[in-house]
Amino acid sequence: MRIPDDSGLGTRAIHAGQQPDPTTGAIMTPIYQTSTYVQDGPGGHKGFEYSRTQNPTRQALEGNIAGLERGKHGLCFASGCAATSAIVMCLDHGDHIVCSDDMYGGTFRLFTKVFARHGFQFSFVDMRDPKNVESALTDKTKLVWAETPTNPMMKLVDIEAVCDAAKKKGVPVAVDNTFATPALQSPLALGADLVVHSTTKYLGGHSDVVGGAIVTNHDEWQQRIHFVQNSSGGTPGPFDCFLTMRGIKTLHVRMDRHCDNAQAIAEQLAAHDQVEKVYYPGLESHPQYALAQKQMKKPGGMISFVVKGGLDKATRLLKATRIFACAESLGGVESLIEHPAIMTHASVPPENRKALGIDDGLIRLSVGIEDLADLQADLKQALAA
Ligand code: P1T
Repeated sequence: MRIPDDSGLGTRAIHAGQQPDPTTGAIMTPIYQTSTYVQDGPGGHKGFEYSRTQNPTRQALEGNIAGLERGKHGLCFASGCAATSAIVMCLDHGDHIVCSDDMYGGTFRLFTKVFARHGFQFSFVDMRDPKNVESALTDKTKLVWAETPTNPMMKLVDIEAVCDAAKKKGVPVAVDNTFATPALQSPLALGADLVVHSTTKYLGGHSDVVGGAIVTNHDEWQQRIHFVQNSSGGTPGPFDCFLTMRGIKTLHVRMDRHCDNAQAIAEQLAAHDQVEKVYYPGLESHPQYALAQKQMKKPGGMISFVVKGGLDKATRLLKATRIFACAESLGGVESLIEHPAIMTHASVPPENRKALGIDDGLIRLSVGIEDLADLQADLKQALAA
């Protein structure tokens, strides 16, 4: 279906990249569960040769995510980490990458424990001040990697300011838009060259599939990434693409509810006497509240907070919730609670965690779309435990 270029997010979420099935008219893109495609003779194919290279279900999802980010090209992967890897694999041995100091622990592990061994160099800087990015750029810098809001400290990066600084030196910028989603933040419009997603999270939205995606407006980046995607093979299967596409259809509706619930819960926590600190960009107490208002449509569904009483109290709290499930991941319809130092960020060295504030009392919530009163009652009883 050709939708007008100026369609809103909801229309793009439901229709972008998708056509009624040409053979039957099926409105839902079929799951083309096939590894190969019959050719009339050598080279006589219909645009599909082998499913690592192209698959119609994946192609629909790629067009859909590109549409969401208002970008030209979408490329999908078997996980967010596979998408991240594909970007680094486009660079060369010896290249330097400037990254957010706070980021998903698995991305940090991939950079420092895998790609550093292959000759890539990384500098981790506090990107809350764009000047830190500027001063970290060297002649060897080939990429700036920003996560915003960051996982788990909810720091914000001024995408426009960082892109301006990087562009002066001709360095491309990749933004991991997993926490914000295209419903809340548009990195390409702010100057980013690449947008990265763990589609496992809000895009998929139902905690039933792992995936990743990249969107870019640059034909050259598309070609480089597609070459790596096909050569290294970290592609998603058609069923996973179908599930992700199905999830995306309600992204705009879900995000509204995630944000509304999270705002109320952040306020509840900030007023609680057992809570030392709340990190949520929708609270005026967040040091970058003004940037959140400027850069994001709403502050998102993720909250981190420090509970008084350290590890012991945090552990009791995580065991006491009844609706918030103690689990890694985020962005699904159901509410999750986790302990970054022990769970999602265990691969970050203790000294880095300490410097960032990922301490024993830090707890991260992925606020779901259940009834707000039930979520608030659950936290209230668990904090009293
Ligand atoms: O898990 P995967 O689909 O490979 O995505 C990795 C990833 C990338 N970027 C961000 C911002 C992420 O949060 C993640 C994955 N994060 C978790 C599993 C988590 O619980 O934080």
